[in-house]
Amino acid sequence: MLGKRIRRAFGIGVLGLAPLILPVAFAGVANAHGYTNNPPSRSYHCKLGNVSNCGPIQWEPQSVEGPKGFPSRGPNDGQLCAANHRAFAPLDDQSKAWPKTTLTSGQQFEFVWTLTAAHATSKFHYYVTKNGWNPNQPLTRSQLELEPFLTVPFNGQRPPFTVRHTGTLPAGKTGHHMIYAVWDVADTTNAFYSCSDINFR
Ligand SMILES: [Cu+2]
Repeated sequence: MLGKRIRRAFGIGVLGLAPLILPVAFAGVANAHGYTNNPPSRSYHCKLGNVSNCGPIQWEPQSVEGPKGFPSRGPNDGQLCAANHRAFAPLDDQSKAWPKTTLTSGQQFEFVWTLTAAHATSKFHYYVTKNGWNPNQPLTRSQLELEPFLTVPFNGQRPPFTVRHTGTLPAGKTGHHMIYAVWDVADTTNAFYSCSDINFR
């Protein structure tokens, strides 16, 4: 219970104050963080309206934040794309018509992230599904090659709001795969996770 003393101090009722405080608190959450737009992440496709019934991720594609330490720690198997967020569970739904980005296996590629908060960064790291993975089951560690095909160290530096880095795409891939992109923040216990659907040629 907030006492009369506090109400007197603000000069207005406690209930009158709540609408002023809450939007500020939510704006702080919604404006943070980042997502991949090349290759386009599932979050980004939701934001663009390319996929329907995404739920709230369409309004905040940058918010797929979860515990860092992947692959030894990090989000739970089956909830990797949503980073354990129940509200973002559509991201783990393999039955949705996720658009696939055609990329050439083994070629150079420029990865691009859009950040809405440029956190001090440990590294970006990228994973791909194994040959023979099951695209009909939600993504798990057992379906991923757990050695990253690309790691970009930042050593605690702050990235720009548009992050670009070039690396070699995994070799020996054909057809539908997923790329799991991870952005490890340096000064929190969290990371950001992005799933992208790829058609390798
Ligand atoms: Cu953030």
